[in-house]
Amino acid sequence: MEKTAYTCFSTDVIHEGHLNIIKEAKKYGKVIVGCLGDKASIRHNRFPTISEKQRMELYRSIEGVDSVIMQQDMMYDDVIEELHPDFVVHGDNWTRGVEAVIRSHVQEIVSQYGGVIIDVPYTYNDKVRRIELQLRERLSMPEYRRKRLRQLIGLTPTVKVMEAHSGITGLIVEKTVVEDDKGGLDQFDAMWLSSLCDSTVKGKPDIELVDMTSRFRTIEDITEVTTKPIIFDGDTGGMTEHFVYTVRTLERLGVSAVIIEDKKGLKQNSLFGTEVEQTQATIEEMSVKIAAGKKAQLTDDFMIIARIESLILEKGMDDALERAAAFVKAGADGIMIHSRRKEPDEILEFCDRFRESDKATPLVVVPSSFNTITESELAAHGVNIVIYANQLTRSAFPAMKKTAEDILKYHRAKEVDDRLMPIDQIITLIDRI
Ligand code: SPV
Ligand code: MG
Repeated sequence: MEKTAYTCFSTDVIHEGHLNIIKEAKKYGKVIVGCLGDKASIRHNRFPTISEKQRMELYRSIEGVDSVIMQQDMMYDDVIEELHPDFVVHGDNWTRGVEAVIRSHVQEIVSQYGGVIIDVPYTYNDKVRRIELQLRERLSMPEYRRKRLRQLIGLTPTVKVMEAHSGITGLIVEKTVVEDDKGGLDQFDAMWLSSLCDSTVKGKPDIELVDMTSRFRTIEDITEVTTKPIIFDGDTGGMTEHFVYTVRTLERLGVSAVIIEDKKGLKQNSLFGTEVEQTQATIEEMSVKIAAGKKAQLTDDFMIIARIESLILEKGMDDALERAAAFVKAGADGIMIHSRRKEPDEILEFCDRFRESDKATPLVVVPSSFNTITESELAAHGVNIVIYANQLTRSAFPAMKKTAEDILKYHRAKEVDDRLMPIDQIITLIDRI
């Protein structure tokens, strides 16, 4: 019987590198190409810009390909169990970096029946590099980036969002891929442009003092070097007459969603709770703002998410639920519920009760204080988006402070050297055109 050579693609564009893999695979037998499904692809690769069906057609059109199938499992278990290919062919890039965990898993399962891995030297020339960059560029464009949050909500049980407040933190969210505790690869889906972090990094309090022009500048710093979607922390949204302009600008910048909270007057950070004077807007006031924002927006992609502060301000669960229903009625595309308790109980109660009557509206939570709960536990209670709102800022600050203290203490920098990123790494951290 003719031998089979299997290779898995997740690309949206075929370049020399892929053609070379097919050519090599052909030497070993019948070539079967697996199309990595969207759900697996977003966990360790970039977001697809064409559908699974279009990708399958694209792969079918390559000369030398005998058949194309779907691969849903990033670790190859599904296809290997079904096909038992004699050879698994892949670019040798998976012998290095995080993808090496996939290779070693595949090695383990194919060796059980005598299958063999063929590592093909990775083709990396100017033409290939250019195609890769063009793909990235497409993902970073406003019209592609903006709609991606809605797409992600449909694709993954938990949209994982990490704060970013600068180009470099944006790059960290963009590029960090790890082997998670389940043995697969994982990465963040989107970025949260936190008002707390955008203010803190400027040495300002989180009281809507950093103006919108400056906040938009931060968005542009981030969009210039990243491709992942952005959720913007819009604080109270300001005056309704101003909010409608903010919505238009955010859409134009390619932001996917704004979250506005039902507070008015001097906004203070929610994590202060009732320790400071904070005034909640009425249901009517907030509903007017949401409706005006929805009317102003020009694309179908953009989302206005209403954030409810009733639990923060100790106004009770019923008040929070009443507001949620009213804000959805006013046009909100999602609800964010916030709490500063250590335990997630009140958040879970809210989510369960909200889901009794509303199965569809996306739910957002920010587990800063109730940080023991996992993403999958939250998803089991109907949460769609989990935002890690400030952890990059809070981890960088103590590290910088300690370094400053130690240099002062020792009158030189040697003592801090062990914890610094090496100079050669910092200068190559940023991609050059
Ligand atoms: C932020 O990150 O600025 C937020 C979330 O609004 S919180 O700080 O918890 O209020
Ligand atoms: Mg905020």
